[in-house]
Amino acid sequence: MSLVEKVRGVLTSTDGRVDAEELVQRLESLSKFLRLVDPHLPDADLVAAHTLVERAGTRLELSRDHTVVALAGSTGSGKSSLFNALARLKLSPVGVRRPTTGAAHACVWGPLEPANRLLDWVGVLPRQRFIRESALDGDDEAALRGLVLLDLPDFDSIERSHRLEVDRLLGLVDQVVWVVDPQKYGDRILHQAYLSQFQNHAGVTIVVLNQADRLSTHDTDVVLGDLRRLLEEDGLTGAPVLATSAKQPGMLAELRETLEKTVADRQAALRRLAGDLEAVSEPLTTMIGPPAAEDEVDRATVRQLTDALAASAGVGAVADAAAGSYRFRATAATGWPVLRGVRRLRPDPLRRLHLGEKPATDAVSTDVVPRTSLPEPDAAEKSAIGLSVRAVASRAAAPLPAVWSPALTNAARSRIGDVPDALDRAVAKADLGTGRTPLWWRGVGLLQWLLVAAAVGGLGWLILGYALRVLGLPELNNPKVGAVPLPTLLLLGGLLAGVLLWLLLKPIVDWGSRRARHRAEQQLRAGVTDVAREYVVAPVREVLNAYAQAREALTTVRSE
Ligand SMILES: Nc1nc2c(ncn2[C@@H]2O[C@H](COP(=O)(O)OP(=O)(O)OP(=O)(O)O)[C@@H](O)[C@H]2O)c(=O)[nH]1
Ligand SMILES: [Mg+2]
Repeated sequence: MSLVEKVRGVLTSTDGRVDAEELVQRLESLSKFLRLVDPHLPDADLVAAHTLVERAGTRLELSRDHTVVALAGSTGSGKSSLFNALARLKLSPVGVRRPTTGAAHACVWGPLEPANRLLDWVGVLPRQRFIRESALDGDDEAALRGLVLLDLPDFDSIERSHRLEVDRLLGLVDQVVWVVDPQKYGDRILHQAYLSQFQNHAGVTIVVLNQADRLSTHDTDVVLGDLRRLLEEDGLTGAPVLATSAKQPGMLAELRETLEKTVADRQAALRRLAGDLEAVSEPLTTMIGPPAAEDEVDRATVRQLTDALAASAGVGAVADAAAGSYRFRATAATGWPVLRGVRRLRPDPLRRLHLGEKPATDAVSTDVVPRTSLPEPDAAEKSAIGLSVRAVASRAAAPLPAVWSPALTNAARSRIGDVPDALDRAVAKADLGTGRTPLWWRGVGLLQWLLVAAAVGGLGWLILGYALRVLGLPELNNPKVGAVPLPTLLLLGGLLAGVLLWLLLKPIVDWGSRRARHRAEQQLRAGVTDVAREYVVAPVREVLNAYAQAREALTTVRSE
């Protein structure tokens, strides 16, 4: 026996009292548990718990000064006779034709009015309600004040309506007195369909062997012993077992005393609900397993999902286009000016995708981000997304009981329809570096123009010299640099230097475009990761969060 079980054993064995406040707290926790798991787990598994929360709420709200005790048993066992004998009045007809009692009768010890709402809820017809005013007998009946005794129809009735009524009432009353007779105390239906179902209610179960006046003392002891053995098999070891007779008032004393104690205790309603709570919450424990770790959807799984989404969003193509765009703009700014115009005839690779038209910071609202012209994902990319979404769900579901798997799969898929648009927006919003113009581009661009100007100047100078010579005018005095005349040097040097400068810068532009690709890819992946987290991981986390809270709530429910 574990320490917890020992402590629990000591706690319940000392007096077995149920603390009302604690019970209410546990019921509230059950209600919270249901609120948390309702959207995620099958309804059928939660019906009993819902019914209990509802019933317990009503019972505790209604009179706590009354204890509703039902006399239940097979036909002819003597329920109505005992009911009348305990009330000392002929209230419920006793008959020879079986079954006799068709609708529940109630007898209230004390004024009827305060018990009426309780009886409305239990469902006893007003004409079947009787009172046992203690004023009639002085103080004889005072000890039973607060008792609401019900005489039920037979549970094994040939009348289906009787059985349904018994089953309904057995679910509502605070305590049950099972009335058995010497012939049918071992009845299979009684033990299997009823008594063993009350295992959690030994504290609110009394079994009486009625018609004991028909047996000798010895036989009574034998039958009682046999009955106790059967009850042990039913799991009702602690329930009191008494011999009674409705015909001999003296043989009712023990039952009367037991009922007086029950009424005085005012514990039956609480014990009944505590037993129900135990029974109802036990199957719920299979829905809860070990705690879900903080970060149940691990990084590797999110990365796999991001990879699949990035592929479908065309991150590689966009990053290539960003590199191309860098090269395009670098060439346009720093290339040999004569060829720049030709270059411009080709469009910027990013513009072709309708990207990079505005810097990302301009996009204030996601709604106004323009659509890209990226191709739709193909079948392989779509199936890769499906696989990785399923991987997120199954990774999250791994440590949880299987009943949570469908909820996690549904959660992972819940927003999948919005993912393509979200990815498109993420790509459109990503900062692809198109807004940046490095300073050196401007410097080199200016230099290129100066070189062109030098070449043009040199050319003009040469043409002028040639013209003067043709016209026979005095020639210009051309300065020389070494052996080369200055105008020729300006023309050829300007042209050559321009081309050389462009060639020299090419490796730097290449390096810059590689960097631009890397940066764009990082930016795009960051956007795609956000989409993965928001549209797939977040709904899964919500379920995991509900699981964690439900787990906590159930611990309170189960803490006796
Ligand atoms: N000797 C003897 N006869 C009893 C006792 N209790 C009931 N009887 C008789 O048993 C028969 C059935 O009694 P009821 O009180 O109508 O039994 P019941 O359990 O209410 O039966 P249903 O209403 O049909 O479910 C009647 O003839 C009673 O007189 C008892 O303690 N001793
Ligand atoms: Mg009857």
